[in-house]
Amino acid sequence: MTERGTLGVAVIGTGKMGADHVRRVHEVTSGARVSAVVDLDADRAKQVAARVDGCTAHTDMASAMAASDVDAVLIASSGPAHESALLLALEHDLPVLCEKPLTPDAASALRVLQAEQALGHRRVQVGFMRRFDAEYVKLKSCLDTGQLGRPLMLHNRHRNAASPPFFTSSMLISDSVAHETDVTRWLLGQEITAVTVLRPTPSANAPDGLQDPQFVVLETEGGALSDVEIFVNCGFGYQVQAEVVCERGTARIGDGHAMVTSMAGRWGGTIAQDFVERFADAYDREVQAWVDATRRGEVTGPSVWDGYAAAAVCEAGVRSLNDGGRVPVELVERPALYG
Ligand code: ISE
Repeated sequence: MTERGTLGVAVIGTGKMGADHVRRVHEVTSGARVSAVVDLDADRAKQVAARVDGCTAHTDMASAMAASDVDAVLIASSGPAHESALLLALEHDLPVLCEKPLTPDAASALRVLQAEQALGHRRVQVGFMRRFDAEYVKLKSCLDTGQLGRPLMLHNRHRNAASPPFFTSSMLISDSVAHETDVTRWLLGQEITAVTVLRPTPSANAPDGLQDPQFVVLETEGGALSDVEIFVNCGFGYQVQAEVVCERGTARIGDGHAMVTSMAGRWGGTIAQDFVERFADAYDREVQAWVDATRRGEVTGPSVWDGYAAAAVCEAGVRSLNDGGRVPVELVERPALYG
């Protein structure tokens, strides 16, 4: 800990998400400071570090994690780079908040799970930030009261205004639907047992070769169905909605009744344009909860098991996308460390 018990955080990755987390820890989060940033792009690391007094720019994760003023690690690099960062942080026995996905596939996620198990205690919180979103928390609380009865189906709509140039058809599953995979497991309290991905005719507004949109059906161990419309070039904004259908009623979130204006014979509201805007409060709560738990010597929130289960489901989803048909999800036995 730095002075007054402030948590020194090393942020790994200074792209869009990493830079936003640097801003968040520096300007919003209490009890923590950004003492280091890491990026292979030395110039970008220096530019981001320059925004925070006393922050050191590194191009090498090991030097950052060994620094005396680094107490914890926030991993915001690209998904394929997460495994090496996680394994190194676990070697240093450092608390970690790792942006989703934990890793892009089940095998690499399992290696992280085995490394954390070998430590004998949890160190990692996975960045499934929707669990900290006010609307999703309300939906979860409503389901947990049982007032609506048993959940039968969950309908999800996940729309992005436009996909980045590097986005591939399988990333609609591994990078985007990863959220609905976790949301389904968390809301229903059940594991996902099979995945089917259907391929509508791609939108004319999607980049050539990108299978966008996709329609995903997740089956759960309790016999519920969770469907996901994933559409990453919808053109009009960033829209995430969910409706749960239970035996005695339904509950729906994401209609965006933030503010409705009426003028000149028209009425309407606005739609966020990207996930950083739509889920800003959720990210703030997620990082604050991580810092508070870490300063108490605890690990809370989505675990490496949640990250591994999501990776296994997404891997099955990508197989269904590429080969067609229904793909069962194979999980190893849940270790006692994960309750
Ligand atoms: C991105 O990585 C996210 O996490 C966003 O929440 C999601 O909507 C987007 O499609 C992903 O690429």
